[in-house]
Amino acid sequence: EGYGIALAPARPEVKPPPLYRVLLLNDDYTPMDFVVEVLQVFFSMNREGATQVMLHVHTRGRGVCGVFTREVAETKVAQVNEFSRAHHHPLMCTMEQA
Ligand code: TYC
Repeated sequence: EGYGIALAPARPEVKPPPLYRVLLLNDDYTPMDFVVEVLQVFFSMNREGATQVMLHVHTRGRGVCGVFTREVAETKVAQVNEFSRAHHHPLMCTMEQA
């Protein structure tokens, strides 16, 4: 009743959402410069950080671009794969629960 300050719930009701790693996979055909551009544009990395992640993927086979909630991770994966296909590169982006 009235407009008093809302009471906190007796028991906390808000649990943190699951997090997902967004990954890039290596391939033999996508140019290194294109991968660096993807990491800069879609994951807000600077050129130096993007180059380090790209070289990690190139040498190790896969690497983490970032960790996000599910919807954000799904959107990043879709955007990167659409961008790569639009440029006729086979670069693969995927996600896994952290
Ligand atoms: N292996 C690629 C090349 O030699 C470069 C590359 C790096 C491709 C990372 C994909 O996710 C990747 N041109």
